[in-house]
Amino acid sequence: MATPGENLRINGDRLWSSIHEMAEIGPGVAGGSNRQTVTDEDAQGRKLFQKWCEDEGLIMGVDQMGTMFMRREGTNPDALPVYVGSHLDTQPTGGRYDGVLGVLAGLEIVRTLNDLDIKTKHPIVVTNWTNEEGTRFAPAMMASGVFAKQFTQDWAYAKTDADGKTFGEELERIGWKGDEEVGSRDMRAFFELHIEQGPILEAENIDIGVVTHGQGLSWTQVTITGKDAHTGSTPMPMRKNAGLGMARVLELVDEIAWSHKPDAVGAAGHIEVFPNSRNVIPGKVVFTVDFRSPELDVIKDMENRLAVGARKICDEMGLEIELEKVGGFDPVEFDDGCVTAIRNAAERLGYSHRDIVSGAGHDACWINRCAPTAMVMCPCVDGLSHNEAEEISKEWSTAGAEVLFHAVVETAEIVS
Ligand code: HGY
Ligand code: MN
Ligand code: MN
Repeated sequence: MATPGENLRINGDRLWSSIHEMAEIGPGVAGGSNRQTVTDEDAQGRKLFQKWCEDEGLIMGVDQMGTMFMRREGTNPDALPVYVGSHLDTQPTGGRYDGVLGVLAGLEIVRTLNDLDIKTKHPIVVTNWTNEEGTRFAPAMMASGVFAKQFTQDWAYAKTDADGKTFGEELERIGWKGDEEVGSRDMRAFFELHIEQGPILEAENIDIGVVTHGQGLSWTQVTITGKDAHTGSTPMPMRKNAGLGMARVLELVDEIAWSHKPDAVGAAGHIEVFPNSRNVIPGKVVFTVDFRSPELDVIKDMENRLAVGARKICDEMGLEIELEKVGGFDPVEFDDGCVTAIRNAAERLGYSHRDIVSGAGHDACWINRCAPTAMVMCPCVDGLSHNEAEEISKEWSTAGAEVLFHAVVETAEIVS
């Protein structure tokens, strides 16, 4: 495959300004973003992305999970396309760059190819995967998971948010339920640029993460039931305190994760207390335990120890407990050819780089099951993400996008 010359660069200023124009849609309260999946803000962000893509002559396809595929034709329209993208949906208190960088870097690749009138043999398809975050509607990477046949579409459509609305209804309401069958597209390769969301690259002063693997994820939803009662007049021995039960289970989660240091992690980010009244002992709590590790047997051990230990805690306290697996995927090893294209691109462009394992989950983790896939990472300040203070530099954004650009056009085969 013809390798692009080292002077083939993108327009980092244009990418930076598009990222910040997108950030004006669904702004958070503290300078970040709140553009949750299939909300009106998500719809607005989609419209802007669609306009930018159509201004570049891209043809849009939308599947039945709302994923957007923006196609730049190749000189051989029958050649398998090279896909590049990420997600535009954000956490409720998300940053401006998580997901958005990867989608708009894909658009920047097309803008640069158009500026230079460069043709590629294979078509290039810039992709916005629906509901990567899995916050409003679990699980994370929902649409890419349906695409990779890990979840059925009906199962995804039926998932409900905190207000009881279903994903399917909300996708239809915002007008982004496409008619394309999900998973019907064949890919030559898929590439995703993403901020690291961890501290390694910045701490080691390295520009580019060459992502060789992604750690696995397990989400277990725990429901503990005790008995609502008065916090003042109920004697301690009579209490069935679901909140206390949760506290002891969360201590256990922390202990289990630490027992597999240094790589395993565990916490609960989603916690609901009922009735959540200052003078009522909680009769019910619902929370999601998030375990992760690069090793599958460690994940299985953590899940098993949670199930046994949490049941023991609740038995001793006279509480009821239910555990339901609501998300997860095995550790991922990305495609060697795609990873090498990324590593060579960083080398050619003169960027410092190191191999890295992704701590977060990404759409690429599911698409890796359908096509040769790999990821590029750029540093983020203090490794902070899923926080409105998430920050990257324009230089990091530009470097990541240029490495992505070279890997994509090398795989798409420059014709002229
Ligand atoms: O949960 C994750 O790892 C991703 O950020 N959705
Ligand atoms: Mn993300
Ligand atoms: Mn995220």
